Amino acid sequence: MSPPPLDKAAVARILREISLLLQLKGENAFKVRAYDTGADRLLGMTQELGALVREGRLTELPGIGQGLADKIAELVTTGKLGLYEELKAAFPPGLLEMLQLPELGPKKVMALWNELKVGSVADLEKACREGRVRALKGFGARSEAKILEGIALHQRVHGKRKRLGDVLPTVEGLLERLKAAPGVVRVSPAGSVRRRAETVGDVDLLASAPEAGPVLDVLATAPGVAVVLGKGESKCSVRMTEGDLQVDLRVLPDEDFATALHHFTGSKAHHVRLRGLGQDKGYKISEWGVHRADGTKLLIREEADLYKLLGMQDIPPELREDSGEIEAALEGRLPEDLLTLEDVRGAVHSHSTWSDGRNSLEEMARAAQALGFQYLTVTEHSQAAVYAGGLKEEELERQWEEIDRVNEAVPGFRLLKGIEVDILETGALDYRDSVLERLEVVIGSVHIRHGMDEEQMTRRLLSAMDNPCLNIIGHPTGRLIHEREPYPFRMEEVLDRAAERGVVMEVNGSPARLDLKAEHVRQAVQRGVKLVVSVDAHKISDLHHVAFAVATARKGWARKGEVLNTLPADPFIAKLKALRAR
Ligand code: DGT
Ligand code: CA
Ligand code: CA
Ligand code: ZN
Repeated sequence: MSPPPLDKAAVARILREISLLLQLKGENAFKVRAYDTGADRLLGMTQELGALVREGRLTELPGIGQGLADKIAELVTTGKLGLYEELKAAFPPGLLEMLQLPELGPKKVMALWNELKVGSVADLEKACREGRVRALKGFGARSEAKILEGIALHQRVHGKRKRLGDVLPTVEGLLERLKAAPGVVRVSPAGSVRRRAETVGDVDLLASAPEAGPVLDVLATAPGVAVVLGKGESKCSVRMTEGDLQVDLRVLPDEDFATALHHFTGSKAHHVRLRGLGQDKGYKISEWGVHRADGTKLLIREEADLYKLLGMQDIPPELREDSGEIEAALEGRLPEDLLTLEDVRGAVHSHSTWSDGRNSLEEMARAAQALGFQYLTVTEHSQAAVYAGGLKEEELERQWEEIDRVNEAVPGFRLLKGIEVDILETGALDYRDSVLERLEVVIGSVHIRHGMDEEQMTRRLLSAMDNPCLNIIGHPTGRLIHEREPYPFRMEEVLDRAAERGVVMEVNGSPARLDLKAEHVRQAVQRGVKLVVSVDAHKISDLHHVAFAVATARKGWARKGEVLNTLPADPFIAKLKALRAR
């Protein structure tokens, strides 16, 4: 089996890497620039790359000569390129990362490598701290200090934990490629990605195959890989260009897959406790499998077999944080009907060109239907949200006419009339009740004046909940991961009130939000508060956010019955109203 064909972006990435490697080699600027130009041309072209290669027409692209065309053709047809392999073998991969530092060009990087055998950013940091760099020609004590500053900056920018929603699409792309790799039996994410933690340090992947080498090669040469950080017999680590994400892949024989997957899924705390339970029963559980006291190995085909062996319910990865799931599984109290993506019938929370969205209502409706949703709640911003093109009351009424039109034009699908109404500073809602009463879905959100203190903000939210027109509190804490802290308020008091008054809490799936977050979902569920999992879509591609909301809800132990948009449209609307009529 051959690796999947390389696409434009993958070929362009390789050309850029070749350009950097040629610079390290000291090639002339003209030759180096040809590869960069080639990468630009590929990324800018509209034609299908495969077709151009087959027809031998690559040289028709401006800036691509015969020599480069041949190399691109070799890459596209064989997935490999002799020159690239040679260059990569000639330099340690860490040199490319060193090139990203502000202080260092190819000459300096090569001097560090040739004179000091500094081959990575980590080596370089150590050498600077030990004062070994200043002795080199062209460097000094000052440049040592500058390099250290550059490394600190590099680590601040690149060392941050990544947001789950930003990472999952990359992970899914890699898993697709790995599934098609030679001999692969099973593949899975592991680590924090599989547990759907809200941020991810690095991505862990696992595959089973009789032979690891060819599978590791598929990762090492996958499109989007910037640097191969290391490659051994059963393991390969790479850094992706996009988001500077590190990915670790392990490949092992299929009989070890389940126990390795369990080990590398973690969390560490969960795994350590299970090892203890195993010990009590006379089993040694490790990365290498489950062994009896006499050293013989048990065959564990699936993770579920491991939990069964320990006399407990199977625990979904999202719950493996040692936060009560082990006790619950031992006592059989773990929910069997955790929310799944397939349960969700309606997409909640969307914006169109009527406010700050990018697509028309009809485009949103058709895209949502294509993804399998039965309905989409149209919830533009209200008038106070001037910055987001919030609607005046009259505009809202005009929008209903368009919604009716789209609903006729798209059979079998329904746009629901709603609003994301601003919760004003006083806790009042931004429209008159006479308008809100005519809507099918009212989400209330805090968008302005985040700076109130805990007391004021708690009162603001509680008083908004006094309005019976309000169905759902949108992104209840207002946090933006890595960007903005949640506004302060007394969560438990608000959740108690929501339970009492039938106000629903949103689990917003926008990658920067995940709000409520998993811990808060769990608090809400414990109080009997109902939820919606939302997309907060400002364009059609955002409709995929539902997966991140579902992940967060599962991580908060939410069951299908607690999430209202698992209902069809009419029961959904009826339930929202009934909750508030109590
Ligand atoms: P991250 O990468 O910081 O988002 O979090 P994780 O959970 O993915 O952690 P990572 O990548 O360091 O390790 C992946 C999994 O491997 C971890 O969830 C559990 C397992 N693991 C790593 N180190 C240890 C260890 O020292 N003991 C045990 N039992 N498991 C470990
Ligand atoms: Ca990890
Ligand atoms: Ca890892
Ligand atoms: Zn919104």
